[in-house]
This record gives sequence, structure tokens and C-alpha cells, in this order.
Amino acid sequence: MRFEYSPAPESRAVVTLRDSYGLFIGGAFVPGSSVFKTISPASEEVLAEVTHAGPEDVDRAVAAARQAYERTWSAMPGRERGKYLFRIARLIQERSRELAVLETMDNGKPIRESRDVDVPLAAAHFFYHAGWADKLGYAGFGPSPRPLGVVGQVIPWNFPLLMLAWKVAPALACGNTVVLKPAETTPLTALLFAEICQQADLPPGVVNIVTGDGATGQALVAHPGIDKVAFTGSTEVGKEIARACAVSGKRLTLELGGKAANVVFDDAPVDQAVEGIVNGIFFNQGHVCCAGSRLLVQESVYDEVLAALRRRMGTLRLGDPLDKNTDVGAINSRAQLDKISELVSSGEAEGASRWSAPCPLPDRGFWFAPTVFTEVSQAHRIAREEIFGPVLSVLTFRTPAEAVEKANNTPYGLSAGVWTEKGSLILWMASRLRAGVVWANTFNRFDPSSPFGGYKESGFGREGGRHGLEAYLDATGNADV
Ligand code: TAP
Repeated sequence: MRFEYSPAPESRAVVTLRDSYGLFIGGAFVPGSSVFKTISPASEEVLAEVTHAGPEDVDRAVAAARQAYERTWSAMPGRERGKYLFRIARLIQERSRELAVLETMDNGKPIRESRDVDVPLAAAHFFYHAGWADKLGYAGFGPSPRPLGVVGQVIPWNFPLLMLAWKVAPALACGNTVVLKPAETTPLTALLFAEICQQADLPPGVVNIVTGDGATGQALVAHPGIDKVAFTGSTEVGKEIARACAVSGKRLTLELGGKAANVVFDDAPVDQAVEGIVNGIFFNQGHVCCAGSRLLVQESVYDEVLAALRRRMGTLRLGDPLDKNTDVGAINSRAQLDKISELVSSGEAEGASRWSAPCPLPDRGFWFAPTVFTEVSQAHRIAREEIFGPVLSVLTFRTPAEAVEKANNTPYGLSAGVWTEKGSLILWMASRLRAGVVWANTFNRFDPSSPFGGYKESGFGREGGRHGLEAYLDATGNADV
């Protein structure tokens, strides 16, 4: 039986959009070299005009961050820095509805996710790192670890505010100052975060936000005034950045793409596993680096799992991301929609069998129906390449050893999932899967105290937890203070 729902849209009135946003440099919004427009991917309406930072703007931002580092932030006792982080965390909570609605408008993700996942987790990252600010000497990196200096941070569009929090909170807690570049298609919550920094009375220049495109990111990571680069994005751009930073003396961490295996054994509770499969690949339209985009099902339960999965996919509600009933929102941009469509066409052309949930797509905006491919071989592009969309590729296995071999047959190594009743099998699998995170009987769970990061082409360095602090500290005492 299918229930019809009345629309339950979240009000946009809580958000005050400016017509035009400047760059956030030295604690103030300032003009830059040119402007571009940011649109809603669900309706294609223009939301605001945003400033494009050219190399001279990046220069100003790095200079502001350097000054704040030397004069204020690196010299401030950790317990004082911690107070600012606590204040920011509380302001994120106070303004959570505004942040969630704005994130959904700019990114296209369902309000249910921005409200219940992105924004609470962003606040949690600031709370968690506020607690570390005066305890760094007990984190296991020597008695008096030093900050690194000015950090250049470049983030993607899939979790704009959350990725900002993952980057800014540990950097500030450790005594660094930052210049952050949000993605071109999702700058608005970073700019609202700049207002929150003002509201928290954060000393000018500790956080600087330069909006723009890939060229702005390039100018930032190549800038000689940067001591450390932290990048989250595609493996392709990550490799370029690694080349740009080579022999520069800059510290570097890269959080890149993924092609995670979600492995379902024949003793797993089917309904629970199907919820995990759906959450693993259709959460955030599949725009998730650690998405469970390769489903490995034990052959004996293949028919049962696939039937239950199709049934469940048929109930997913796609549409207005601001509607609280919506499960699947808009694809973030036309470029990403084109990329998903091209890879899906390759799957059909290479002989895999496609099934898409029968949901109507809105006339305007960028949309893609939740899709599953069966009869997939490991050689198919849809089994090897990151699609970064709501598309699942299903493969089968007979033995645990075969599951491990297939799961690890990828250049990536960010995450994996295991579904079974047997604790011993979970441990056996977890010790063999080459992935930074292995979830057992769950998927896409995040906590600021738990380190996250990849192996192989998924990058290096960890974010979150005690391990994540290491990326922002000099334990040798050699940092340029
Ligand atoms: P990218 O195209 O790599 O863009 C990421 C960021 O880098 C954007 O801000 C982008 O600016 C900027 N950029 C582009 N070219 C650059 C260059 N040459 N030098 C410096 N910066 C540059 O990735 P995306 O499409 O936004 O994001 C999707 C990718 O991110 C996926 O592969 C996904 O797996 C990965 N991701 C990984 C993680 C973790 S934790 N591993 C988390 C989320 C996403 P523009 O926006 O202007 O292009």
C-alpha cells in the first residue's frame, strides 16, 4: 500500500539572503575581483551573487591569516581559544534552522538530512574540538605540540557546512589560522558561518573565506604563505594538489573519492540490511565519498535481498528538498547530473541491467531517480569509477574470502560495510578490508571523536578524533612560530 503525504515544506522565511556577498577577509566582508551567481539546484533560480576571489584576493586573505596567527591566535592560551570554539558551536545550534534551510536551498539535499545530520554534526565538531584546545599536551603528540601556522583549506559541495566544520574546528583548536575556499556551487553556508564568526567576536583574520572556482583553490594551495594544505574533493584534483605541494615544505592531507563495498551475508536480517543499503547509497543523493556504491550480496540470498531492495526503493520520495517528507533531493549541478548520466549510459552499454525507481521527476532543476544495476561485472566502469550519484552496482559472492577479494578490488579505500549476525565474521572481515572505516550492521555513521580517512587513492591523513589533531600540530617543535 502506498500512502500519499500532504506537502510539508519548511519555511524559507528563516533565511535572509543578501543580493550580493563579498569575501570574508580580516573579519569583514570585502569586495573582490569579480562576481558569479549561485543557484538552487532544485529550481535553477538564482539565490545570490557571490564574489570570485582572484590571486590578489587570496594574497590579502593569507596576509590577514598570517597577521592573526602571529599577533593573536598562536599566542592565545588554549583555554581561551576553546571558549571561542564553544561559542561558535552554540551559535551553530542557535541558528541551526537557518543553516539547515540555507544548506538545502544551495545544495539541493533534503531538509531532513541538513536538519538532522549536517548541522548537528557541524556543531558537534566544534564542541568536540573546543574540548581539546587546552588539552593538546595530553593528546599523545609530545608535551607541548605547536600549531603549524596558516592553513589553506579547500572543500567540496556535498556537505558544505559539515566539511567546513571538519576542517576549521581542529585547525583553530590547535592554534592555526585558516583561509578556506568552499565549492563554487555551495558557498552560502560558509558565508553564513563567516557571520557566525563575527557574532562570536572571533579575532579578525583567524578565519578567512574566499569564494570562487577551481582557480581560486589553485591560487590558495600554491600560495607561498600557506604552511599546510587540507583538501577534500576528487582524487583527480587531489593528485594535482599533491604535485603542486611537492617539495614546498607544506604539510598536506587529502580526503578523496571512494567506491565502497557494502557486503551482505546470508545470515543478515534482510529488512535491516536493506535499510542500510538504501541509507548507504541514496543518502544525500549518493553525493557521499564513503557511499556504499558497490553492493556485494551472498548468492544464496540474492533474489530475496534484491526483491526487498526494489520494494523499498519504490517507496522513496523524490522532490522538493525543503519538504520534510522528501527522501531524495536534487543533484547538485548540471555538470554532476551529466557525469552521472554518462556513467549510467556506460553501464547499459557494457551490458549491465538497469532498474530505476518509478518516481516522477520535477520539470525544473537537476534530478536523477534512484537506480540499481544488476548483472554487473568487476570490469564495468560502474563497478570501478566513483559515480557520486544515486546509483548502486550489485555484485555477488559465495564465500567470505571472495567477498574480501572483490571488496578490495578497487583503487579506493575509504569505507566498507558488513552485514551479518556473526561477530567473529565481522572481525574477520574488518581486519581484511582495506578501508579507513568499516561499519558493521550500519552505514554512514559519523562521530567527531572517530577518525575518518582513506587508503590508496582515497587519500591520506585522518579527520576527527585524536588522530585528526595530528594533521594540525607540529610535535617536533620545529614549526615557524
Ligand atoms: P573537486 O572537483 O575535486 O572539487 C573540490 C574542491 O576543490 C572545490 O572547492 C573545487 O572548486 C576545488 N578545486 C577544483 N580544482 C582545483 C584545483 N586545481 N586546485 C585547487 N582546488 C581545486 O570535487 P567535487 O566534485 O567538488 O567533490 C566531489 C569529490 O569529493 C568526490 O570525489 C568525493 O568522493 C570527494 N569527497 C571526499 C570526501 C572525503 S572525506 N574523502 C568527502 C566529501 C567529498 P570548484 O567547486 O570551484 O570546482
